[in-house]
Amino acid sequence: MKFLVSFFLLITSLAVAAPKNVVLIMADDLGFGDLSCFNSDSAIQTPNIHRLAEQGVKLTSFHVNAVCVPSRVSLMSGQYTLDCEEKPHAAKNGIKQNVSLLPELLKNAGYATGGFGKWHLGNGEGDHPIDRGFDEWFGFYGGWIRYKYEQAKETHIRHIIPEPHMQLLYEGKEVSDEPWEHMTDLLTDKAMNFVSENKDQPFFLFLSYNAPHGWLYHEMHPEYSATDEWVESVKTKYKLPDETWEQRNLIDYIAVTEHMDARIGDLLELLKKQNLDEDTLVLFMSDNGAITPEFYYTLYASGNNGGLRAGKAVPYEGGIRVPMLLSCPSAIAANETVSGFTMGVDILPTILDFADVPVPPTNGDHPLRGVSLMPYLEQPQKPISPREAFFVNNGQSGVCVIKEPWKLVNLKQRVGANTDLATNEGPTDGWLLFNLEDDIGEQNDLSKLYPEKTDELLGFWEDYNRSVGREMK
Ligand SMILES: [Ca+2]
Repeated sequence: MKFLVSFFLLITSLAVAAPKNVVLIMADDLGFGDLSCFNSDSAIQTPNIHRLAEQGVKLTSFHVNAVCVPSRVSLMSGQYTLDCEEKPHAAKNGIKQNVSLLPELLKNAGYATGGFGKWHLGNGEGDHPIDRGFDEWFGFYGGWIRYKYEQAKETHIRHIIPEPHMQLLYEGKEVSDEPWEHMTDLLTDKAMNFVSENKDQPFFLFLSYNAPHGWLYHEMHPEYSATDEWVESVKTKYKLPDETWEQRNLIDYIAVTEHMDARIGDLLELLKKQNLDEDTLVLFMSDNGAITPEFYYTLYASGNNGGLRAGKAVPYEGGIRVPMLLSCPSAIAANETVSGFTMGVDILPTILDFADVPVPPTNGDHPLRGVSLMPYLEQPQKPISPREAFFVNNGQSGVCVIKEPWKLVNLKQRVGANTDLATNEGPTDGWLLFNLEDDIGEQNDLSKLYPEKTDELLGFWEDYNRSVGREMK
């Protein structure tokens, strides 16, 4: 009997001990239509990301902010940008110190935390990833970095960009002088080391690629971002010519995206080899929509937003609806789709809920805006209740208010360079109203037809601004 009790306790403790690891993989500027699991017309081959869709749940109405910084603010805080920025643009000013970030909450719960790649949420005193909950950090602070060592060094030395530190890599808080061949390989290798070193305890891995990002290849840096080998492979596989800027940029975009997928495959394989794959929640997402050929930097873009209006930097669906996949065989459904409205602020509570860490009802000065998606990941048929959602670009250059199926859009300024070439979006004449159920392409402004609906959504926005002590602009 004593033996049986001990045996039972042992089994129970083993069952309890299975670590609930979290691997959050973020692509930079990958469009809603770039992955074949979201858009069957996409030719880019990403079998490893596709496998996450087969093993897990695909969110087809997942929304984020249209540019990197506010999108990452919401991801890390579970809050809207205006809830937790002292001054607009957290890339420079950081997130309010009384707002707890995802790595801090997981670290406090006993998780080993490692971040690799793009941060873009400040690097001043108190804002550095190491100050905000990461035990280990290897990456860069700015919005982008060149893929190859020689390219990054050259850009850094020439001070092409106003903040030269943006082309430097940091290990912890120290500049790393370690040369590298390709950023995608460097970041994946560092992330895989972190997994191997922490396999016996719960860990949180944030792998934040600089890939694919827009305008990879243009006259400012006219060398391929991809290696010669990948370029040749893509040219041969897709029979692509390489005579024009557009053609070469397309080759580059496909090559870096497919290589990111291949390295994600290596990471997933490592989880399997370490027997961690069943109980690890793997999330794959993009931080905002793609820069597309017809929008923004006309000649230098190859992303695909799957026919949605516009792309990165504006709050039409092409800028804010992005790919999102979650997989964990032991905890959530397989090969399912959740089509209800979900958003970036939901990721923090979802991860905490998965990890059995209490979800705080407030964060900083305001109620937590995100909700846990775990109930819908376990039972994808469960309907998600519509709620008011607000997406605001840096400095409020673009705002949208969504309560499905309705959406209000206000764009204050034209965005993107080479504006003479781009057929990009200009400022709106006040607020535009769309019904996403009938018009996902946002072509028919219904604001004059349904003024009461326009007022209702505007009222949500005004109430929200008042609640965070902001004046309406
Ligand atoms: Ca981005």
